[in-house]
Amino acid sequence: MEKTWRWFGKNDKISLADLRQIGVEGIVTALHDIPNGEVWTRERIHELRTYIESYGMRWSVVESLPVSESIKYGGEDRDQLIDNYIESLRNLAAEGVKTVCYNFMPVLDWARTELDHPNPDGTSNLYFSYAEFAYFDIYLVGRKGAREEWAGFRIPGIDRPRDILAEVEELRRDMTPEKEHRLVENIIVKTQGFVSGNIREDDEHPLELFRELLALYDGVTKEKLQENLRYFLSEIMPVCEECGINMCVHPDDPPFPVLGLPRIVTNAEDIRWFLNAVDNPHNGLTFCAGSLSAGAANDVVAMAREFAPRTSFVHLRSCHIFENGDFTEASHLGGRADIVELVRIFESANPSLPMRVDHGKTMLGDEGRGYNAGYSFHGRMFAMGQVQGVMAAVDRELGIK
Ligand code: DNO
Repeated sequence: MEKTWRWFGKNDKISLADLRQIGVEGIVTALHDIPNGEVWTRERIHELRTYIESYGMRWSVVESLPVSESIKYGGEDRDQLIDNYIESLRNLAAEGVKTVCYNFMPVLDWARTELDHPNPDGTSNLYFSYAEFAYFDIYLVGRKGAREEWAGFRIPGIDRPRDILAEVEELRRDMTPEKEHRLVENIIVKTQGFVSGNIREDDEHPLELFRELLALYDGVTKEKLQENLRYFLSEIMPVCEECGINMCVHPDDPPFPVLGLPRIVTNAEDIRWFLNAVDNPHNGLTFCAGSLSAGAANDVVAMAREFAPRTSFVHLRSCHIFENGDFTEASHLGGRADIVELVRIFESANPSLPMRVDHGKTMLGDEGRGYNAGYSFHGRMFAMGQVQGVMAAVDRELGIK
C-alpha cells in the first residue's frame, strides 16, 4: 500500500519535510479553510498540490470533501449543494487528485469522551465511555427523550446488561463545572473543529449551536438517511465515472447510533446496502479498521476480505473493547482489528491502495504541543514504523516488490 499521512495544511505543526524523513509517500489532506458547501476552485487545489509535490510527495487522497448537512437530511437547497460538490470533484480531477473520502454521519463526525486517557505505560489514548456520553446527552445537551432511550439501552454486540442511568447518576455526584466543560470540549469541539466545519474552536456557544444542528434531523429515520445517501451518490456517480474519481465513504465512528441520530455505515450489512444501492466501482469504501473495530459485533478481518475489492483507501488503527462496552484505541499491533492480517488482505488486493495510520497515542512529549485530537506526531510516527515493518514482512511473504 502507498504510505500516506494525514496532514492538515500549511499551518500543521508537522512539516512536509519532516514527513519525508519517516517514509511518507503520499499526503492526505483537504482545503480545510473553505466552508462546507462552497466550491473548491482549481486554483486553490493546484496551489496545494504543487506545494506538496515540491517536497517530493503527492496529494494522494482528499479527506474530506465534506458533505453539507442539508444533503444528508434532505434540505431544500441540496441540489445546489450537490452541484457545488460536483464542481469541486471536477476541479480535483483536473488536478489529478482522484480519491475522495467523505462521511455521511449527521452532525457529529466522530465521538470520544476522553482525549487523554492514561495508559499504564505513561502514554495516553482516546477513549469512549457510554456513561459519560449519556451524561452529556441527558444533562448537557438536555435532549428530549434521552433519559428514556438510555434507560432501555443495550450496547450493540455486548451481552452484559448495563445500567447506564445508574452510572450517570454516580458521575453526577462528583461532577463539577470544569468536568462538564471538558466533556463538551471533548465531544463537540476538540474532536470536531478541525474536521467537520460544523463547530469551530472559537464558537462561543457550542452547545446551543449543537442543539440547532440536532434539530435539523427531527424525523430523519435510518431509511430516510439511506435514501439521501443513495440520491447523493446517484447524482455524483456519472461525473466520478467521467473523471475517474473514486469516492470512499468513511464508516461511522463509533459504529452505532448516537444522540437519536441515525447511522448507516456501521456494519457489513450497512456496507453491502450502500455498495449495492449504487453499484458502481467508483462508489467505494474507506476501510477504517479503527471505526469498525469499535463495533463489538463486527468481524473486521471478515469485512476486509469481503470489501477489499471496493476499498479505495485504508485507515489502519485498532480498538480495544472493555467488558462493559466502553472502548479505547489500542496499539496498532494489538486490539480487535488484527492489522497484520488486514495488511495481508489489502496488499494482496491492491498494493497501490493509499493507506494511512489513523490516530496514535500521545507520547514522548506530544502532550501540550497543540496537535489535533488523535493526531499526535510521535504516537503516529511510532504506529507508522510498526505498520511499515508489518508491510515489509507481508510483502516478503507474498513476493510483492
Ligand atoms: C477522525 C477521522 C474522521 C474522518 C471523517 C472522514 O479522526 O477519522 O474525521 O476523517 O469522518 O470524512
